Amino acid sequence: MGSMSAGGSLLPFRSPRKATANFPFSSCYKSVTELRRLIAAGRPREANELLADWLRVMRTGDPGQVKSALLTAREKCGSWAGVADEVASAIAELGREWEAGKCQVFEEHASTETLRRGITLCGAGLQCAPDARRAVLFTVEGERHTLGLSLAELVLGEAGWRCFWLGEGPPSDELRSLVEKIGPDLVVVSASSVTPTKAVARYQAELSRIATIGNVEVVLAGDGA
Ligand code: B12
Repeated sequence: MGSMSAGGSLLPFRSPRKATANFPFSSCYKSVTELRRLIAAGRPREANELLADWLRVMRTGDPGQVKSALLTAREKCGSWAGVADEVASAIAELGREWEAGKCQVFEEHASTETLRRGITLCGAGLQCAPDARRAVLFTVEGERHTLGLSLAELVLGEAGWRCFWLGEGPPSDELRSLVEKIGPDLVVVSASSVTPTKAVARYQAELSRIATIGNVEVVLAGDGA
């Protein structure tokens, strides 16, 4: 899994594609599910309790309670990057519960949305200098998996960046205007494995072209990057 804290900095996550022409998606999917189950079964008890605590607070539906839990975890971990890795494990656990039929789609949506709102509340408390470097965060077009980026916003904010959160990505023909109007030093773009590789590659090509013209750094992240 990609990490927000490895080496103490933001690292783009790159993993091999899960399915190939010779390895049909359905059988690959089952093996990933099974792998997750085995990993969960082998985890120390305290780790499972920690994940259960996160799931409990996400299920309250109360972003304020999530905010409190996040701030407590920030104190304990010493950085938002550490919290991001912990929370990412909890969301993966939620996905595993859904795969195992232990939670329904609406319950998963309610939990992740409560988490997203809690993260946003924490982000609102981060201050940055007037001349702070600017980062703009969005996904590739059509991608709705934004939680990794939400966590990355906290990590960047803590490191003194002024973040412009766009969430779901704009069409690629708007990228040039986006860079001209926002004037970012850094563009952070994520993609999950849901977005087809070719679509990610097309978006990335246009982004790289615009970034080179505008002299902007680019971070590509997520397991579809
Ligand atoms: C929450 C969730 C959703 C939510 C997203 C809400 C939101 N605001 O983000 C909603 C309900 C919108 C959703 C929709 C869909 N989802 Co969904 N979703 C998930 C779930 C449960 C968790 C994903 C997540 O947020 N993880 C937490 C983040 C923090 O972790 P992460 O994304 O893995 O990212 C890690 C790294 O990649 C990296 N990273 C990610 N972003 C960034 C950014 C930066 C800057 C950095 C440094 C690192 C980084 O760090 C993270 C931590 O290690 C997963 C299940 C699972 N097991 O993962 C399914 C899952 C990803 N979804 C899946 C699917 C199929 C879909 C839908 C197609 C379902 C549908 N039929 O509509 C749609 C797709 C919509 C779209 N066009 O994008 C599949 C994908 C399978 C595949 N590869 O094809 C999964 C795996 C579920 C499953 N088992 O089938 N989903």
